[in-house]
Amino acid sequence: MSNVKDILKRFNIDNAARAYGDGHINDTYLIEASSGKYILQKINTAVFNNPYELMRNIERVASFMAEEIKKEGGDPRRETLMLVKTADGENLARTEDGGFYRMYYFVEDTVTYQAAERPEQFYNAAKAFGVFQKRLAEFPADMLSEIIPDFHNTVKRFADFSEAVDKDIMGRAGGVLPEIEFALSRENIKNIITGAIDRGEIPLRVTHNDTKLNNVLFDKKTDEAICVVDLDTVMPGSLLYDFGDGIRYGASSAAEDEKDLTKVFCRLDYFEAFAKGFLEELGGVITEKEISLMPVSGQIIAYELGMRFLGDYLNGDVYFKTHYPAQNLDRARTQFKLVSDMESKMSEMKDIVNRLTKQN
Ligand code: ADP
Ligand code: GN1
Ligand code: MG
Repeated sequence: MSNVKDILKRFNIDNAARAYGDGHINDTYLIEASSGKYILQKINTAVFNNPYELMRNIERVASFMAEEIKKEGGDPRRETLMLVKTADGENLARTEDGGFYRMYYFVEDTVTYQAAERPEQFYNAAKAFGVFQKRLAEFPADMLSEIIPDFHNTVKRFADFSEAVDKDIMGRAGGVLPEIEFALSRENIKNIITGAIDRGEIPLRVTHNDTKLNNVLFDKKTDEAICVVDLDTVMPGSLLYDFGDGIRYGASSAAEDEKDLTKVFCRLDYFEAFAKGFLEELGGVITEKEISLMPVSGQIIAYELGMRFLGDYLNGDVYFKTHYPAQNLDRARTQFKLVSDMESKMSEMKDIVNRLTKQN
């Protein structure tokens, strides 16, 4: 980022920035200024091609959340993202070279985890995502643009993946035939959630759509999950996307790019902790049909993301940030390993959800 000082001046801040966080999409910087701490982000315009629309969504969601938090007697500065305006009163600073930057207040005395260290931590994260979902229950979905259409449409993701295999523009497909075969042979799971939505069996809600553990801020002192961040993909979706994505990331025993696949599996105690927190918060709104699909949802999102990673590898690594050449391939392999592992643990996951719903 060459002109960082100039960008910061646009937000009335005179200080330096350092790269921060572990996101795969935007460039995030931490700013420590005399007036306080801030998060500056360069928006990835290859992924979000209409930054103005994106920021309209975020502003609406964040201010709706802030009102809900105030009604509950909470502190919006700690419990939701709050945007910092530029000196011109805008949510975005555009640079001459076409970059778009936004700024948030840094939520002080918080930490993010790249992996859950204890089931209770993951339980706390589930509660935060559940609360997030509940707070948005009355948010008018038609006020939101569909920022990335078909984001969790696994059927569409399958079609995109198949196209990447057919085109094979980098000539990489020959080297990953077992992974391609794995994805193609699991086609039967692609329409479980989308089909249920299409048939009207489960509702569309306003959902977060990117419920990785590192999109939650934990209070440094209490270890409670207090603030859900990364609002870029808040859109109409299924509650099962949020549950499934949370599970496929946080219940996994290893990092998303672990090379040793014997280390990668779904931890059932973490599955149970997340399901418990989610159901405790959403018990009043979740439907029977949604509950019945909770066990399979992690597998579906892992499958979908595995195809996205492998598709990106085949397309030349143009979507997700990578730090070494075959990282997207390693990421795809971990997701597919989780798919197989969750397949073999499906009846246990069903038993856990049954047990938890009987208790409530
Ligand atoms: P990306 O879209 O690239 O994933 P995020 O918006 O998730 O970027 O931000 C990256 C990381 O920065 C988060 O995982 C979190 O650790 C941290 N972060 C983001 N916003 C804040 C904030 N307002 N206060 C404190 N930390 C934040
Ligand atoms: C991306 O931005 P980040 O790192 O929180 C991606 C998610 C994936 C995730 C995989 C907009 O999330 O969909 O599940 O990587 N976000 C977007 O780690 O595509
Ligand atoms: Mg993130």
